[in-house]
Amino acid sequence: MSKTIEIKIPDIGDFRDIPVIEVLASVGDHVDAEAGLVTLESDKATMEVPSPAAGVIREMRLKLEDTVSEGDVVAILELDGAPATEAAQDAAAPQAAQALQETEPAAPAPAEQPGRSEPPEPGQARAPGPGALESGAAPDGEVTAEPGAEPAAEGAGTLLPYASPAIRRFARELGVDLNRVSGSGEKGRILREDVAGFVKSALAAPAAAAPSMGGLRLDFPKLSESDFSRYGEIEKQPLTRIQRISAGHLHRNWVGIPHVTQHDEADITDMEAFRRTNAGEAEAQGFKLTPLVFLMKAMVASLKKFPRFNASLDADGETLILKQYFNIGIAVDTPDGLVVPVIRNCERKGIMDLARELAEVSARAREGKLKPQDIQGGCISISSLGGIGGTAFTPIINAPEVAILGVSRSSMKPVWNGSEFKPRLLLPLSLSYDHRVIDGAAAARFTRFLAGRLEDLRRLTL
Ligand code: CAO
Repeated sequence: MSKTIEIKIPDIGDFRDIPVIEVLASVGDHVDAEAGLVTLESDKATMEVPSPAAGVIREMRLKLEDTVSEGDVVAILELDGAPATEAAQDAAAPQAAQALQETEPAAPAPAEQPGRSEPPEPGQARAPGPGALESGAAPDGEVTAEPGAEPAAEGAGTLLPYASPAIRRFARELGVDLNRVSGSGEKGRILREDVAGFVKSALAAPAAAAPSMGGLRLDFPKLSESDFSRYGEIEKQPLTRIQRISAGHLHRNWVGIPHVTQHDEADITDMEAFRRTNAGEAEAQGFKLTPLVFLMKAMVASLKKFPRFNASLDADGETLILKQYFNIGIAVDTPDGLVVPVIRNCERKGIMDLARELAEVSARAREGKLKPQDIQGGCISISSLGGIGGTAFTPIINAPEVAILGVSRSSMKPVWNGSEFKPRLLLPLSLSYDHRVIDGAAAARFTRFLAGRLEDLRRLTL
């Protein structure tokens, strides 16, 4: 007895009537779980809707230029295990699913705006696996495909070449850096032909220049391949998808942004006493009150005082875009790798609200249940290793943000008060900043100001 399901457009945030720009599977195709079925594109984002399970496409309900909203049926899928047709057996499985790749600020020329960073693959939000399907759908039931979200380290948008997930995948397979390809499609979108043309011209000019970033040549010598098993037993462990994607982003940001890290310490003796007094109230409501939420409030006050830290460089590198909102990305360590969900409008939320939201969003991050919108729109990030330890580190800026605050573990230290040493609880702060946008003096003032808010919480009300 064959078992079919309806695959529907998932929750895609506030988007409605989004055009289908690619249909990636046809009737009779056998698709793997997470294989892309269609690509949707709004003026702000491009996303691929994956198949939630492996099977054969029995009906494809969408065609190019259809417009869709959440809940619309994409296709009817006959689940694997059901008798497959000859056509299905012959059909090649589409490539693995990608996810949302936001090209945030689109018109008039999206490729020239700061947007979500490349590579576009999903990080946190996953297509439901077989387990989700079993529990979520009765035979002949309906299943909503979950679009993947972009990975963390790259959070809310770096300069993103404007291309659909399938084109990004195609480019990745060929080793093409989409930043170097000009798009001939609508609004400058990069098409398959553009990538193919780029490869052709690169082959025709083998002595072409090495990859560059902002005029900087990046022709690192390649590591020679080593056979480590010659020296002892080894085990090979593939990187997770999030780790693979983060790796590219982190590398690009590290190499492409002139980082400087400013270190400071905040005396949080009084803040800690206040936190402990209120920790029980939070615990009674099922979440923890940690120093991190105080840091978020102090960050908002500091961004208001120093607007240049709440900014992004435009793609031309000559204009600063100052933001009037206060969304803070929080680096969360998950079993699959680092992700950076964004807590929005922190200026409007109290300490308890922030603590509750942080607990909720970090739990979802660890379960791989973040939605694309959860990782969009950050202004600056905080990476806290305070729960683990350490005295200082150099966090990597989450472009197109221009700074990131690293937080290490607080410890009791003797502090000279002018007449004697007193034991005080000091919190190490490490602010990495983009030196193209922020001067060292401004960074020192910013960090000191932020520390000052933590040292006397009453100043947060000023
Ligand atoms: N100093 C001393 N103690 C601290 C502290 C600090 N700076 N920060 C947190 N703590 C304590 C907390 O109070 C908590 O104590 P209790 O268990 O007694 O309540 C404990 O450490 C654990 O805190 P936590 O890590 O669960 O909570 P958090 O709010 O501090 O952080 C989160 C939440 C999601 C940011 C964190 O769990 C996490 O994933 N951190 C890793 C981020 C990361 O990997 N960054 C590196 C990225 S590379 O740049």
